[in-house]
Amino acid sequence: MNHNTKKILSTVMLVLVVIILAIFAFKYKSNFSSTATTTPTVEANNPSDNGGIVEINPQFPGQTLPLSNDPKDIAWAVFQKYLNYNKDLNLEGVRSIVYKIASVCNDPKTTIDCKARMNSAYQYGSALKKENFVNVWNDKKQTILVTDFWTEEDDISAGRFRAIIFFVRDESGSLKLLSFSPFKGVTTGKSIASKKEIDDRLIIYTEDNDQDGIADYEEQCLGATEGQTCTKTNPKLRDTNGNGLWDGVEALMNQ
Ligand SMILES: [Ca+2]
Ligand SMILES: [Ca+2]
Ligand SMILES: [Ca+2]
Repeated sequence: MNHNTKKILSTVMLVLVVIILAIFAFKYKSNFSSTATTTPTVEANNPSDNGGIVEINPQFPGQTLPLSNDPKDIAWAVFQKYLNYNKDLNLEGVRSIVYKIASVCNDPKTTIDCKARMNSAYQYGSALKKENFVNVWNDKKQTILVTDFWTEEDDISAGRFRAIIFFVRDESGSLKLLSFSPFKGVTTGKSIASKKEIDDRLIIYTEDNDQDGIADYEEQCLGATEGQTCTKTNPKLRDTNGNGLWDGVEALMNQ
């Protein structure tokens, strides 16, 4: 091998080394850049790398909103249904939604009275406003919706009232309307009593501290007239006989 051949060979070797280095450099660069661009994508797709937070895009095509589980909403819906049946004079509808049908509606001879009753139930009931029923007493056997008290007075008398709607669950568990009163309370003559005496008396007659739907005064049969049947219940206990039905509810069921 002469000097020239050696020179050519070393030049070729040098060129080859440069080419190989250039190839390595290019590969390393492209690897690095591909890692740099793909890594964030991988992290974003992996929930465990994202603090456990998974982005969810809910889609409920064709679904309607679930019915409310609020006891007041459930009871009010029953009451509105009852009112609509009364409005339409639909006795079978009324029968399907009340705990017990009124006796005038059970006798074909008193159909006129029954219709009059349905009319007035609708008139009085439809005047009630849901938002005024700020007290909701509810458990698995019954619901009572009741407004706060208001007072009324004229020259000779004064009264204290509130609207109240009673519901009770039947054996199958469906809520039935038991009774409603647009103004449950008392009126008392003013006579020569002072305003404070009258106010105190009205409170004694109407307060329902155990929230069982019957005034504590009535529970003790204090307002019962002679010869009238009155079952005493405990004014400090909602369910005196412990059968799960509150005293006021039970009194109406037994009427
Ligand atoms: Ca009571
Ligand atoms: Ca009681
Ligand atoms: Ca009871």
